[in-house]
Amino acid sequence: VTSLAPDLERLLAEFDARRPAAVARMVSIVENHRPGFDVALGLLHGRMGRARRIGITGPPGAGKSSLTVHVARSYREAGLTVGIVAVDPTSPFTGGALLGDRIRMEAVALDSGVFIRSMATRGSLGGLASATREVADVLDAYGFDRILIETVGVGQSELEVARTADTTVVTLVPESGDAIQALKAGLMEIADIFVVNKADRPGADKLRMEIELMLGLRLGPVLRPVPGHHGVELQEFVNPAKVARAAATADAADQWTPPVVRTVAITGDGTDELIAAVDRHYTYLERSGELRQRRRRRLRERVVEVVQNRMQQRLWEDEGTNAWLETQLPAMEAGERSPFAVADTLLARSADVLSSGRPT
Ligand SMILES: Nc1nc2c(ncn2[C@@H]2O[C@H](COP(=O)(O)OP(=O)(O)O)[C@@H](O)[C@H]2O)c(=O)[nH]1
Ligand SMILES: [Mg+2]
Repeated sequence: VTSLAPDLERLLAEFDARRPAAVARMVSIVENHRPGFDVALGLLHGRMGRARRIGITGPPGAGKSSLTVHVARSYREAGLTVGIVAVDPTSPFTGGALLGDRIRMEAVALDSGVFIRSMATRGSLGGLASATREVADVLDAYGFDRILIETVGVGQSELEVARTADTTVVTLVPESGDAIQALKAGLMEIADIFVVNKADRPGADKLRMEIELMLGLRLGPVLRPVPGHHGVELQEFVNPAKVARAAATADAADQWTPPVVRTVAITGDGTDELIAAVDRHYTYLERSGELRQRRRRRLRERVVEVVQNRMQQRLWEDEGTNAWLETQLPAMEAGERSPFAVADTLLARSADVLSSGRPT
């Protein structure tokens, strides 16, 4: 394939004309890695980077989908277009939810300024994260102002998906146990903003305190030196939760402490505060240079990923390589050569195979 297939070229023209059907088809091509998906993504690359990507993660049932609907609606009211990528087989976006949720969903789904795609959960870890990112790339290139990425749970692949966003919102609920659970799951590290949802239920304040306590402990010393009498320095205990809250509300340009926002996603309470926190975080990202760094890191990771995939593909789809490997088996069986030596030799003799692709 040296040029774009005619139907892909037509699709791209329709995409540029901003036909809603074109974005849906482009997303499907990219999501399912249909032939030419990489050429298409390559052509769209220059148009990406305008959208703000917001990942919404947390345990199942925490209210991520409900929250996503409210956030999407608020953005729409502000005149912004919204793309939603949901990686959750039980979410209202995939039809797996209760009736009430679906009715709430439909109000958003019928709006042409909103595009929703739910992804099937894929087996491979890298596969899901990269497919999600690629779909977000398409939505970005199409011109959606905000892209909301909802992930299903708190496993390793969710953390990876969350890392593809500019801002990661970690949603916790009082009944999910305690903040320690979140810490163990690796959520503390990836959270740019914490949401304590279901704040209509008991325990919301306690959970918020726990989160702030942990953030405060991470921020540093809880003992603050105070000048004492007669030149003797005393130590004053400082509540780490207060340290975290003060840091989260301070407006430092190059420092970010995740704020903890309380929401009730069944009513939409707290949505404005959440959106304000996301905006503040974006301002921080821009001012501190972190946005550029995150995006650069993403591009770098992307190349590494593509190289890995292409190397695998080119090597193992090459008959010569497989045949040669076959000839090495007896020596390995006899203990004369190790798999490591064979691997090194294989790589050394594969330059032609590895560079067989057309540079794009
Ligand atoms: N009481 C209460 N229920 C909520 C709240 N937010 C969501 N729910 C309910 O919790 C359930 C799970 O919500 P959902 O958005 O699907 O959670 P997800 O799995 O994280 O996407 C649904 O039945 C919601 O109606 C809330 O703030 N308070
Ligand atoms: Mg959901």
